[in-house]
Amino acid sequence: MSLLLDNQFKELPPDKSVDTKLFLDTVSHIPAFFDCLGSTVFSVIKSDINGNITKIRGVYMKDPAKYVTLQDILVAEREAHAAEWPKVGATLALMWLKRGLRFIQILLQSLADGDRDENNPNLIQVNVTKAYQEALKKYHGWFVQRIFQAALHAAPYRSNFLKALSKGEEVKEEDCLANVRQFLVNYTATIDAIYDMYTDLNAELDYTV
Ligand code: 03F
Repeated sequence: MSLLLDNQFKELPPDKSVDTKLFLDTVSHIPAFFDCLGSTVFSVIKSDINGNITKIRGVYMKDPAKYVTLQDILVAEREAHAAEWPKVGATLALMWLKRGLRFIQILLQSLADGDRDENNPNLIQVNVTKAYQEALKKYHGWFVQRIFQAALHAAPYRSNFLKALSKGEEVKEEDCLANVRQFLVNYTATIDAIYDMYTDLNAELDYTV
């Protein structure tokens, strides 16, 4: 079985709203994956992602009927915290969570597209670097960029990474990549919808950490 296809994102409705509970239940499976990557540097990333999921779930659980969609949460927080918004609460947590999800999307897409370092075909540094440059780098100061460099050195081999996505089973590379492509359909649509929501609500910030 494939880790990815076991935890597929649902197709979005025509209005592209993202159901909060479905979203949280699906992204909650991602942090456990970092334990398969075999280096402690990934625990920093895991806890950041976990922390953001927990923050969003904490807001949702206060009133599930009010916060049916992610947009319901952003709009309610904009009203409740006019002075600090969007740098507050679940709005801020989702702002960062979506960047990590975008990183994963670009990494998986790059693998599916066959981007490779021809001299080192079993390394994924080119794919990881592409994802970092497009999704995260502009939000990171020099210190966090150094954490990235450490994580880059600890990145697994391509074959082991694909095996981890297949829950450790020996699956043919082409089959695994087919699963990745299938997973990316609804996953990419969901992340795009969240990015569009931040643009539409003027909720995006570009400060660095
Ligand atoms: C800001 C910031 N968060 C935090 O300070 C930084 C944490 C460390 C980030 C290190 C970068 C590493 C890059 C990844 C390299 C990976 C190599 C992968 C090899 C496979 C925010 O934090 C808080 O989040 C927010 O709550 C707070 O309030 O200003 C705010 C205040 O600060 C980030 O930059 C988010 C980092 C997300 C990184 C995601 C990386 C994902 C890596 C690997 C994915 C593996 C693929 C899994 C596929 C599974 C599919 C199911």
